[in-house]
This record gives sequence, C-alpha cells and structure tokens, in this order.
Amino acid sequence: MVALLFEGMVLKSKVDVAEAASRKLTVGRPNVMNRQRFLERVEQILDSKSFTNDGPFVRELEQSVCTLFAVKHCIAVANATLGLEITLSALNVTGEVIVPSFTFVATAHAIRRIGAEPVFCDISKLSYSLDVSMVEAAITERTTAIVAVNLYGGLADLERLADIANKYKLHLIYDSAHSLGTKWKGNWTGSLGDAEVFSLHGTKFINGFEGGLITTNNDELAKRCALLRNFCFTGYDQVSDIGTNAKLSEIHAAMALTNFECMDEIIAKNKTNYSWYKRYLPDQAKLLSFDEKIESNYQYVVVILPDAASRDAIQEHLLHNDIFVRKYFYPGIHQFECYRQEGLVLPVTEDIAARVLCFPTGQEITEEDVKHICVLMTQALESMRLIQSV
Ligand code: T4K
Repeated sequence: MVALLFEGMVLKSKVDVAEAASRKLTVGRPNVMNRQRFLERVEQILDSKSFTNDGPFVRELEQSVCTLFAVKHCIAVANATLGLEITLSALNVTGEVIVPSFTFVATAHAIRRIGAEPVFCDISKLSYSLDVSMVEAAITERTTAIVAVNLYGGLADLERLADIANKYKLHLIYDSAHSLGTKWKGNWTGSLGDAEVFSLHGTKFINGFEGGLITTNNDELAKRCALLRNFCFTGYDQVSDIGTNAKLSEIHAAMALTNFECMDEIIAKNKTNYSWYKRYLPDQAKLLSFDEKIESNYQYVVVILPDAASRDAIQEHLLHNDIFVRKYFYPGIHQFECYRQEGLVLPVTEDIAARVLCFPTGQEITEEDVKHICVLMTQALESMRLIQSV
C-alpha cells in the first residue's frame, strides 16, 4: 500500500468514465428516481413524435421550475455551458468579466467563447466563493459583468455582490450549476442577479442526462435567451441574429422533470449522507459546511485535507479500493495552459485546490459505505504519518 500511496498518477487519463460509473461508490454517479414514470414519459414521446424543438415536456419542465422557484422565466437548454454562453450573449457582455478561478472550466469557457475576457479573482477562505473584497479591486473601465459561482450547493456572498453590481452598473450572472434546490433565508434561488444558470448534467443532483436551465425575472432577457437557443428564428422564414442550437430534447426534459418531482427526497438523502460523513471522517479531514442562512441541496460532499500529499494519497488509496473520489476543482482555471497569465497568483484558490477532494453521495449510498470510505481514509493518513516519521 505504501508504494501505491506515493506512486502518483494522472487519474483522469487512467480511469474510464464508464468504468467509474459501473462502481457504486463514485462521485457523480447519476440519480435515477422514478424509473417507471420516466419510461411512461418515453412512451409518450415515442407515440407523440414530438422529439425536440420546444416540446411539451420542455415546457412542462420550464413551468414547474417557474412555479416552484417563484421566478418569471425559465429557458431550458442543452447544457449549462451553453446556458451561460447564451445568457452572456443576450446581455451583450463584452470586455472583462470577473469570475472565480476555483470552479469548473465551463464557467470561464463560456466567457471566452462569447469573446469576453475572464478576470480571475480569488475566493473566500470560508465559502470558497468569490472574495468580494477582491472583486471590487478587480473592476476596471472594461469590466461589464461578474459571473459568480454558487459552488457545491452553497451560495456566494449574494448581498454584497448585488451591492457591487448595482454600484458599478455591472451585469451579475450566477453560475448555479451546483445549486438547484438550494435555499437562501428560506427561499429557493432562481431569481438571483440578472439570471441564474443551472446544470442538469448526468452527474448533477437533478439530472436530465444532459441539460441546463436559465432562470430570470427579466422579460427582455428571457425573450433573447429563447431566441438565441433556437438559431434566432423569429418566424419560419426569418432569422434576426446569430443564434445557436441549445435546445433541450424531449427525452432529456422527461428525465429532468421526473427527477425534479423527487427533489425533496434527493435532498433529504444527500443530507443524511452528509451527516454520516460528518460522524465518521477522520479528524484531519475538514468537511465543508454552509452559512446558517443557506439550506444547501448537499449535492457534493467536499472535504479539505491537511495538504496535497495526504489528499493525493487518499484519492489513490480509495481508487485502488474501487472508490472514485474527485479533485473538484484542481487546478484553478488560471493554471490551465489556455488561461495562464504571467504573474497571476491566487493564494486561496491554489491552496484549496491542492487540498480538496469530493466524495461519493447520492441515492445508493449506505452508512456502511461511508464508514468504509472513512476507514480507508484513516489508513491512508496513517501510512503517510508512518512514512514521514521514518
Ligand atoms: N459550472 C460549474 C460550476 C460546473 O460544475 C459545471 C459542470 C458547469 C458549469 C457546466 O455544466 P454542464 O455544461 O455540464 O451542464 C463533470 C460534469 O460533466 C460537469 O457537468 C460538472 N460540472 C463537473 C463538475 O463534473 P467531469 O469532466 O469531471 O466528468 P466525468 O466524465 O469525469 O464524470 C465524473 C464522474 O461521474 C465519473 O468519474 C463517473 C461519474 N459519471 C459520469 C457520467 C457522465 C457516472 O457515473 N455516469 C455518467 O454518465 O465533469
């Protein structure tokens, strides 16, 4: 085992997604809720021959989201990455956009792909979301927007970000890919900033295999997002602008709708899983907690280890026991070759990225599984301690 702990390997290139998916204890293993209900909907789709292009299940999903989250508009899209791109385009975002580096690369890609420039900002040590004091310092004459990320089912510093956006007249868009079903002061989100973008990817809490949702209370913005989603067709023979194809198919909407109907059940189970991790994690592992005003959906179990070596040793030891944990999000985006900028150092991002590890959760996990994972973690940490003391 000791040899394994220090071998060091690039896990992404070694572990096939299908292989990981076949194991029960895998980060990102999809939730499949009411299978029967989903299959009935598939039958309906096959019979109706309405497969895509704003079909009835897409509309029902959009309506359900608007009703539950008390938001005026929901535009279902093919994935959250395109949802972000469309929203930024619809708001005519240009120039510089302030964004955290500690997020999935999609957040920055969306900004780049619409021709704007991501300006990476450090995160707070407490929430791992944008450090608001740094945001203000990063604003220049070219800044037009902030894309804040509601990470891991938590929420960014909503009130202070709203103040800054108002003060400097900036667009404020929330990448809420992780936070569908999260509440702030007792209310569902969905109405934050100019718009929020949620992900329905297979690895997400509520999944539609693939998919995304844009929510907003802004009528004009909603109209423009819906146009951009469908090539900017304004009539059979009319195109008003350069749009794209970001439509959600009926199969995806049927899956998302079926899972969405089970949201309370999924949250309750995630919360229980979280409490088990809290009980059994070794003392050296710090479990991410949330501000008391936030009711998280607990879609990620996020642990911070003492250092990169112990984090990597744990990941490897678990992998050799068929347990797939992930370093979300390592490295910070500013350290990827395509985003690297001379001299840019983000100390908190770099520190947390080096020590973070996300653990399996979801519908199928038992208390015994969590205990087993935590025992293996302790073994890995203990082996490291023995090696270091030699
Ligand atoms: N913003 C943020 C903050 C995000 O985290 C994301 C996506 C986005 C925006 C963009 O949302 P989308 O455009 O995707 O809607 C995965 C997901 O693909 C990605 O959606 C997600 N964040 C990210 C955090 O995780 P990878 O590259 O790590 O995925 P992959 O293929 O390595 O899968 C992760 C693990 O999940 C695998 O080890 C096994 C398991 N898995 C995966 C799939 C696809 C399964 O068990 N079954 C499956 O079908 O990005």
